Amino acid sequence: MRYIVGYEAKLGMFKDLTKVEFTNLEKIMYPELRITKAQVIEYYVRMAPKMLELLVNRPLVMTRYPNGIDKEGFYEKDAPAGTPSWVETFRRFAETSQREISYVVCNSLDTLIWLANLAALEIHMILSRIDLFETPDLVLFDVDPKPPSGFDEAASVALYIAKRDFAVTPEPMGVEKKGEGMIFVVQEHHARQLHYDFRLEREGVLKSWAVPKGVPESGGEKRLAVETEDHPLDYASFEGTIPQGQYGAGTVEIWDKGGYELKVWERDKIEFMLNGQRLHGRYVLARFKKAGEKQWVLLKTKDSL
Ligand SMILES: [Mn+2]
Repeated sequence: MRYIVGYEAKLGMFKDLTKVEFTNLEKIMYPELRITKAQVIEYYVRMAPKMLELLVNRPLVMTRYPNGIDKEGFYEKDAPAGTPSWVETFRRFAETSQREISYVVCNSLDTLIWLANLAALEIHMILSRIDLFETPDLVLFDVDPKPPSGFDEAASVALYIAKRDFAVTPEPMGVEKKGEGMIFVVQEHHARQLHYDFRLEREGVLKSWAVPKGVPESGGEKRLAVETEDHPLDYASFEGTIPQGQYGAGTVEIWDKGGYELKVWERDKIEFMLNGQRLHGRYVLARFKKAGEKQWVLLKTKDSL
């Protein structure tokens, strides 16, 4: 059996790949992007390695949107009528509902495809496994962006959290917070490789770059800067030691901090004036595409002191 489905996936193509009986494949699920159910299925198939890793052996609750994401959806805790016999289920008395529930457990690609066909556009897994139900083994951080932040920002925050064990590291976890102004910070970070983390406040987070050779101090100097994940605003006052075994283990000291005045913020180019203890003047961060996706050049302009 082959599960790789082309983007141009058409009705018939799926049929040989799975035992799921498809319905309404041409139905629009995401009207804004005109994404059909066939495309949702195709996406679940592509994401299956990641999704199954999280779903396997866990009871789940689905939110189904049979008429698309913009129409009313409904929670479904119980395996619906007509659930095929090959779909695994897990029966348990649920305190909150005061009744026995027969949960779906997604332990195969076929089950994942079946969920997609049910328009289960949200799949919420329980944080315990069926074999160790009384001992949850996952913690969930709900990274819920509010406008103007969106999916990209949420993904960046999730990456920041995923890389750290907050029971061990003294670094701030970050809570929902409004910025008081436009600050920048440079942190000298004695990790495996000494580098300087340059951070600019922007829309409630610190946009961050690792600058191996430090932020230039004289006009005309340029340095390579590698974009890293957004950090919470609290991080701007962080100094301390990140323990061994943690992401970025080593000491962090504030090398400079102050305000900045924004001139330009575009996808590939950011221009600003720094006003710190050590750093002053006009700077440009420009994407350095030839070197790779996350590579930038940080330049102090010639006309600045
Ligand atoms: Mn760093």
